Amino acid sequence: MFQKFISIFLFIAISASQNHIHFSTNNLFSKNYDQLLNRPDECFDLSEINFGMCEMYLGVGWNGYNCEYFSGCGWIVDDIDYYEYFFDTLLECEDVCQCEDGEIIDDDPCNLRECFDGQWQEIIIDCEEEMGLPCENGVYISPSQDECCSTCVLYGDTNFDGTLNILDVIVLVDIILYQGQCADWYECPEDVNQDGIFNVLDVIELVNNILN
Ligand SMILES: [Ca+2]
Ligand SMILES: [Ca+2]
Repeated sequence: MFQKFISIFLFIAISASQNHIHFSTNNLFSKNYDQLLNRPDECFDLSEINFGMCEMYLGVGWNGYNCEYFSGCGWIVDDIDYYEYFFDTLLECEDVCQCEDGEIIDDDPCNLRECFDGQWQEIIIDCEEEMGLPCENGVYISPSQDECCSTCVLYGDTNFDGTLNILDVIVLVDIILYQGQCADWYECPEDVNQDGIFNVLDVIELVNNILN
């Protein structure tokens, strides 16, 4: 009786285990099948992802500019599965990712891209400060978020319009009256005499510069 009980128990255990394996295989199969049917509908830039030094073929991916073949050790990097971003063929990738001539990507102002002949091309931006050009009678001001290059601003050009006139004097007087401070004294064209403070001497120097 006891042996029979053990046999029944083992039978149930093995059946359950087989069923589990069966279901797992089915799940695996349906997942892969679905993935094969789901082709990427977005062009994810894979150029910065390190898939490893292996030579396994991963598929066709988008590198931010063009479609190219990718290889590596696997689709999963840092627990993220990039499989869904790969196309089966170059044609499929180009169908989805190829751009319209004249389109521009300007997310990063220093890395603008424009579409020529259906392909993204980088627009080279030469910034004067990085090229070593001096900012005569002024100081380079760091670019805002939507600009790439710093701007050369004349000392005293307090309204940043590229010329020195009475409007700059008015702004400068306001700054002094309201005890304004410069955000960064190394980039402070309002500090006309560059002594680290705002006072009447800056106004005098600005007026002299305008008159001269
Ligand atoms: Ca001005
Ligand atoms: Ca000053």
